Amino acid sequence: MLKTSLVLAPPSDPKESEELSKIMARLESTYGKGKWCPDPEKSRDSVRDKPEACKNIDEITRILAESRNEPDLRAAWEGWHTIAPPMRKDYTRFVELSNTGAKELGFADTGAMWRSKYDMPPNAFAAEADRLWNQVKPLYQSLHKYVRRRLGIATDTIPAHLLGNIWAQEWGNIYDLVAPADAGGSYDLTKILEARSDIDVVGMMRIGEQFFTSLGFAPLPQTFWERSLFTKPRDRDVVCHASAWDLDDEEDLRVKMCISKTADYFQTIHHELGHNFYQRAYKMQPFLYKDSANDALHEAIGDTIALSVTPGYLVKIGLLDEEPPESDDIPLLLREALDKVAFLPFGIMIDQWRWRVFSGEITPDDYTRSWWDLRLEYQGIAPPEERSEADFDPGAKYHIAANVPYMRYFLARILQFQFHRALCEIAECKGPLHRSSIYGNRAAGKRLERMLALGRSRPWPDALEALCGQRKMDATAMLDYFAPLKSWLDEQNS
Ligand code: X8Z
Ligand code: ZN
Repeated sequence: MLKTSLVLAPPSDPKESEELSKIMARLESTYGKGKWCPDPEKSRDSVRDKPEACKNIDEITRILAESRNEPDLRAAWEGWHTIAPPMRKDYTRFVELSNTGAKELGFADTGAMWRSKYDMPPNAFAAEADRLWNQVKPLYQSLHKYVRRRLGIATDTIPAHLLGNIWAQEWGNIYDLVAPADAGGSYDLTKILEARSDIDVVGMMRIGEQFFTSLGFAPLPQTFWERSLFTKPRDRDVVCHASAWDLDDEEDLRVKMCISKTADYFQTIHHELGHNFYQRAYKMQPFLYKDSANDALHEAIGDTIALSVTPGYLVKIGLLDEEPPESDDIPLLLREALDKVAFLPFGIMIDQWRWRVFSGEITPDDYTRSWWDLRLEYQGIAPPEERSEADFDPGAKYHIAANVPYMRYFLARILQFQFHRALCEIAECKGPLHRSSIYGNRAAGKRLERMLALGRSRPWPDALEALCGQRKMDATAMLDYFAPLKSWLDEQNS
């Protein structure tokens, strides 16, 4: 466990180790400071009026989500990717140094070290990820084909700047462009939140906390509210990428994120709180066991709770006036799939790339080309314009710059449906899974707590079993959840 708990193994040579520390700090801070400063000559009037205005990640995220103007989307997409080229040299050296450290610990390379964290042989783990991807691939393909057609794209690939997100990793923001023609009024949570002046970003956080307390978890301590960072400070650059912290293995829990009032942030709030409630649940464990049973479980908890943020629940807490009728099931599922299903190939390709980078199969002079080869192979997307090795597009994604393994998010995407199904069974929810919420159900809360409290004291299949009675990861829950949508998509596509 000591060996496999590392994400980064510093070389034993103190000079090399120091060099690696400095590189890691520089990479993450370069990302954190990343801004796009539009060229005033080329910009449209709105930007030309304020030529000094450089845009940070939140502003660019907003453009990608909201603009329906292709040149603006393209400019913002390209603009964000300008933050990455300065990272290229550091990243190349980081790969060398981190591999040196991993080899000293007896691993073939850093990727092999990452794959050895899962209580099974590293190769078996890679095969397990492939198995799950193959289970969900047909669902993704149906969604991709439908979206492509609704966007009026004649080729097999979708340009990456048209999907509502800088990395095309979740597509929910273009729901309005691909909604079924006869769809009733599916609700827009961003608009609902914007219209509620009585709910600020802390209020959104309170709603998330309240879900956990409704399950029987203790409220967050006062210090959480005092010491967390909820909004972007105006006077300095911070790494805005959301994270959750456990400062003392006791009660000093915090989040660090730059929240704005959107549906995406409402989701991320639940995600981060999942980390904090997990951390608190295993705090009684001995030091080495104070962690999730594997890293995917940590990523899955808050998302599992967020799956219970159903229309019915929103009505209960007064965010929605009435539940959309059954005839809106397809629109609701489509909205959900644009985020959840679209993410799957992105979730798996990131570390397909990194594993090959660490093993040397992908060399530095091939970083960007191989990145887009994998984006094409898994996601079926292409860059809006030709890219070159000078670009270093992988560096424009936080987890590459900050060296956070990514397979955990792919697995979490599948596990969260497995957990949701199990908890809904315990809560004896009626109706289809996408309308089922465990809100307020103490029995479900208790079962969840049982798995969380185990921390890392048991191999992960035991933890899985404690929650859902299954020892294997299983994508059938996700497939069941989206089954009606899958039939509908296939009908539309044919
Ligand atoms: O990085 C995150 C969390 C922090 S652990 C906000 N996520 C991945 C991402 O943003 O790329 C959550 C979903 C996937
Ligand atoms: Zn997370």
